Amino acid sequence: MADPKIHYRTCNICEAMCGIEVRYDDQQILSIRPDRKDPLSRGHICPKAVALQDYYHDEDRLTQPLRRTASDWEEISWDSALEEIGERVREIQQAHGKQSVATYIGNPNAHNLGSLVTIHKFRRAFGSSNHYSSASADQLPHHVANKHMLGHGSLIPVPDVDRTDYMLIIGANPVVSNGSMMTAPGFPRRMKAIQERGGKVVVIDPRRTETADKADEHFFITPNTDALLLLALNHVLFADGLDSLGHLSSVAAELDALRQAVAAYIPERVAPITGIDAQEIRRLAHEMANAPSAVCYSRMGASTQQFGGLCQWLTITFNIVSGNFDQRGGAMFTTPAFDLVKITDNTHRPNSYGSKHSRVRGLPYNNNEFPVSVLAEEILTPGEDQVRALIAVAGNPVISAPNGRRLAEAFASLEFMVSADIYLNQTSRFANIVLPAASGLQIPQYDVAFHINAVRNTAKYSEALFPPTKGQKPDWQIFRLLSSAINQVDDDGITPEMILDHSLRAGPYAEQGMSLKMLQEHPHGVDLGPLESNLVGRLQTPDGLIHLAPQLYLDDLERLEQTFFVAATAAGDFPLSLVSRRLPRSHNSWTHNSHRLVKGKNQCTLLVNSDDANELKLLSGQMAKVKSKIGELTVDVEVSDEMMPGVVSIPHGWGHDMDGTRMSTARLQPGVNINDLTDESVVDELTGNACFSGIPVSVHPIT
Ligand SMILES: Nc1nc2c(c(=O)[nH]1)N[C@H]1C(S)=C(S)[C@@H](COP(=O)(O)OP(=O)(O)OC[C@H]3O[C@@H](n4cnc5c(=O)[nH]c(N)nc54)[C@H](O)[C@@H]3O)O[C@H]1N2
Ligand SMILES: Nc1nc2c(c(=O)[nH]1)N[C@H]1C(S)=C(S)[C@@H](COP(=O)(O)OP(=O)(O)OC[C@H]3O[C@@H](n4cnc5c(=O)[nH]c(N)nc54)[C@H](O)[C@@H]3O)O[C@H]1N2
Ligand code: SF4
Ligand SMILES: [Mo]
Repeated sequence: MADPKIHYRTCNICEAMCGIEVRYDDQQILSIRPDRKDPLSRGHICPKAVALQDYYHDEDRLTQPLRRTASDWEEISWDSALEEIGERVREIQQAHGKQSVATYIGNPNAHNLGSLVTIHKFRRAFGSSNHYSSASADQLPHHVANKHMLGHGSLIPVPDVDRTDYMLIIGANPVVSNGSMMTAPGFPRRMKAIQERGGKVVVIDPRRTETADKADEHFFITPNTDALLLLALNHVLFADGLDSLGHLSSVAAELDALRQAVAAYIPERVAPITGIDAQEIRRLAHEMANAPSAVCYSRMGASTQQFGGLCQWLTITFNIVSGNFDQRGGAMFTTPAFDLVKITDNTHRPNSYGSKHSRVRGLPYNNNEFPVSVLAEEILTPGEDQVRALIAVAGNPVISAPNGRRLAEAFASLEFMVSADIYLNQTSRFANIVLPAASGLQIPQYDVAFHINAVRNTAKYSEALFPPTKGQKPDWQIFRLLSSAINQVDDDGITPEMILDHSLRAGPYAEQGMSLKMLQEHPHGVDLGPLESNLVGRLQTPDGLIHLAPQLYLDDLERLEQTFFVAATAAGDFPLSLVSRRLPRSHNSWTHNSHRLVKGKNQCTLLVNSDDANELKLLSGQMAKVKSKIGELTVDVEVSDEMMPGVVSIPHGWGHDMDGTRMSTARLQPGVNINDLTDESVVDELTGNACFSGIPVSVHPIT
């Protein structure tokens, strides 16, 4: 037998960008192991990377365009698929206007070089502004805060975890997720290193998570109340004279407005609502300000809640005013080899936040998108500009967006739908035509987005290991084919590699010879050093200043006051509070067709605190019915004191036993769809972001 061949690449499943080593021969993959020479991940991988081979070999993967027939699906050629899509979309736009066609772009696009550098062109080809994506069920409040405070949505403060002395983690579980808006492969190792050098990690979460377990301290917090905690933390800095802007004092504007805005939020006022003692809040603020270096990092749990916008604003101000912004060991900024911030500066991209509002509910447009929480009503509500056709690429909103059942109903009512996906799943089953995408080991990769969020400056390009199977095509080619089918946009012949090479050569490492060729010669990636203090040169606000108190946030405090102090509502029929969680062997909704990731006992369980379980007469292993205002589901119970009393948790990304899907392995352990319970009418009204935290529910034992 010939020696196996070796291929090095970046795993593109999650944001961590782990380096992997794939051994293979002509027939098959022999092993997937960590690449110890990758300068960022340095030998870390998780179980999902090994499953990349399963998705490559998966018999359920789509390999040819499918057209829906009266009772089933038929395989068709790309030519006839594109011809039909072009005709139908043009027909609908002629009859009902350009806005009648919408797009939805899912999370895997962010992990795909080709998609990321061609997506804007694809969206423009429709002449419609009706675009949606998973960003508004995720990190939208970060972009809105970065834009208003620093001048660019992609100017992302990243915790300098490898050098910090103190890390306050709010609503994130990076030991399992490996970080988000913080690419930190092997987070457990990095966290342990903080502790080993005498530092401290504190976690605020309604669940004692895997991260909380390894941290020095953990506080339960009542879901959805983090904005109050952050207001109080900021308040203490001013009240106790701990405010210090350090080297940013000449560029930070609106300090007094911020001081005034937080003045009313003394810890005693927020303590009973958050569930965290006032003295502890004071102590945390003092620890942040007094540590040699410190960083506050807040993520999913603090973004996908009713005050996600305020949370992200106040996280940034807390870092700045405690003297920990753009400083070694604090919240810092990368110097990415492919710098999206420079390429899409203000002259090219006006601030689109609030430039339009959604037709039915009036939620703000941002960064060329409406929030996904309004998609169902935009399809189901008659009138001018009603959405009648949808193109979904690499997205599964029936599982991932709030109130998935209503979205399913909406998709079933569309005049025409196209989905480009790797599976016939909960969302693509509604399409009239499904286009098969190449994925994972079959696409070249450079992480344009995640190098920007990484805890160290590195750059890495991976070639495609295998060609697409049969009729599959890479997403960027699908974008291009759709654009020309719909709007006769000519192929300009520009490939993602050309854009990458051009940007690398024009970037900050040009003098060191940075180019695609250089990266091709370094298959493990290139180390570009630790994060550096660079914000003053990177700020993109028109006046070159950091805005500590943008008016939209000051205005939103009124909504917060109303919610918590004026019109606080009683628990009523739904006395418990539901939150989501992520699992080590699962990524969003699409990785469950790998047997090695779903085998064993059911992972998709309801976690219930033992006091609540006693009261409800619930036992581990029993089934329970969970009800919300929106719907109900039946789920396996796991009693666990990981949970804050009064709070229950279900993983997101499951619910595979729906009719019309073709994911045979996933159906072996289907789980339940948490978004059958979440409510698309409750959002962060400031940014339009979806709300997954603190969903009022009731739990009933099934005997
Ligand atoms: N294994 C695995 N890794 C993943 C993913 C995956 O599906 N599986 N998905 C990837 C994606 S797309 C993303 S965006 C990232 C997300 O990565 P993280 O930001 O780390 O998100 P989660 O793991 O969902 O952790 C959110 C935490 O917030 C807590 N929480 C819920 N509500 C509240 C609240 O109101 N306040 C506070 N303080 N906490 C709250 C939850 O209990 C949970 O522990 O993970 C990525 N990595
Ligand atoms: N309740 C609750 N809901 C949540 C979350 C939560 O924590 N709680 N998390 C939210 C977050 S952070 C996110 S990012 C969203 C994710 O929301 P989505 O992006 O809508 O959902 P995914 O499950 O990532 O779906 C990805 C889809 O792309 C397909 N796919 C995979 N790889 C490729 C590829 O290379 N090309 C193509 N064309 N298709 C591909 C998959 O089969 C799947 O259909 O979910 C959000 N929803
Ligand atoms: S942590 Fe993320 S990038 Fe790393 S191996 Fe796992 S799925 Fe891949
Ligand atoms: Mo996400």
